[in-house]
Amino acid sequence: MIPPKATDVQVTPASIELFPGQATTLTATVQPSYVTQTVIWQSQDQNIATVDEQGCVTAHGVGQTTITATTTEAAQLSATCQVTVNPILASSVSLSQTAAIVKPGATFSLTPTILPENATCSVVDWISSDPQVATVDAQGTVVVHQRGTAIVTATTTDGTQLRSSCLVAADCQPDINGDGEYDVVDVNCCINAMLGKTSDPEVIEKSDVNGDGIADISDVNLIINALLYGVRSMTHEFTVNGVAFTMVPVEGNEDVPAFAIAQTETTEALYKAVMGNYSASHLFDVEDNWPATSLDLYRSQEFVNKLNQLTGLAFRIPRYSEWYHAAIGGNRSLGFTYAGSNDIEVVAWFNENSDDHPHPVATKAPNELGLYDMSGNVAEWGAELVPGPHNMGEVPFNYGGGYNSDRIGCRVTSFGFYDYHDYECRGLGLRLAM
Ligand SMILES: [Ca+2]
Ligand SMILES: [Ca+2]
Ligand SMILES: [Ca+2]
Repeated sequence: MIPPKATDVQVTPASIELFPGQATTLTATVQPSYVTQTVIWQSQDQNIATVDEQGCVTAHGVGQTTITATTTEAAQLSATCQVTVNPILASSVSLSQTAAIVKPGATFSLTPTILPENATCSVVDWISSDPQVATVDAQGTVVVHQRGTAIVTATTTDGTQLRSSCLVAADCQPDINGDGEYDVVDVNCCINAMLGKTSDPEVIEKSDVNGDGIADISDVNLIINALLYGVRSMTHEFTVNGVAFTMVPVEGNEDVPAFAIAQTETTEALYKAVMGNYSASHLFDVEDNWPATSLDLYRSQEFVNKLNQLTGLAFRIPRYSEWYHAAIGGNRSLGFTYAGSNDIEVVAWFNENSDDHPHPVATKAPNELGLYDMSGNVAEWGAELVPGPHNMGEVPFNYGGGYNSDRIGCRVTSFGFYDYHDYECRGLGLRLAM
């Protein structure tokens, strides 16, 4: 007797879209229903997706493939499902540190973290803004060639074009014994290294302060100069549409990786240069050298995004840990109540001296890192949402107080939160980080 023949086979669904790692089961239906329902499943490209005997499809790589179900009896009828495996796009990329204070000759590695963790993109493109100062290879290894500054930027390669930048500041580092001070002890250490009277490899390495491969009298001279005239980290000046601003690299510690932060609050001039010439403020007739004010976090982020489009770099709003580390003077902190002094009048515009409006940036004394107005003038947004009081839910916080804050509000430990009813955001501004 001749076995009954299949007359038709169908696969449902006829097309599917998956992400790598995802699986779904296809159904094959053979007509007429009284013939054997067994089919053989096959994938055209097993690198994209595989299929098991039950029709379960598992996605592996990004691309397209065709899954075919073929009847087992003589007619060998078949039907297909088109499978598209889409990439899981990156939502952010961040570098292990966003500043590096190093000496010429140094080599270090930057590690990018791409989120979400299962993002398809695992590599970034690297570029240095000044290869004469620092070069970067495809693995994120940075080699510093000479004194100067350069910006190393990592960009995601999945089409999202997300970026993170690191400010490399290469200068002589005359703290030979690593105690955080520049003094005559460092001169002694260097002379000992020069004369071969020390076997401590770290002292020998650090004694070559100009990075030319040998500890000699020129290095001793550099240390003495640093001792006499002081050392401040190299800063980097950026210009956008004709308006300049300066970023300061800040050494990190075990809790805060090194980062860069702006020397001043974002000025009205910079805000206008980036945002197309309209003022940040609805409240004042604002001078160009005043901080941009009346900004909420949303408008601050909008400004940062536009700035990044214009520069091809990755500026950002500082995290609170970074803002606080910078405000207290970083690793050079002298423990002041206000950023740079215990006398608020020396460092801050606040409600007793401001005449109820912001003042030109950098007209009070700077703090230990050379940063201005971290206490007072305008309060500065932090990047995180923080649980607010009175069941407000998570709200953005701002730090350091403004021209309209009292003495307590301008302490380095002071913060405010966004009041949704105060949509003019009086006294709120922004300081850029990288
Ligand atoms: Ca020292
Ligand atoms: Ca040297
Ligand atoms: Ca401020």
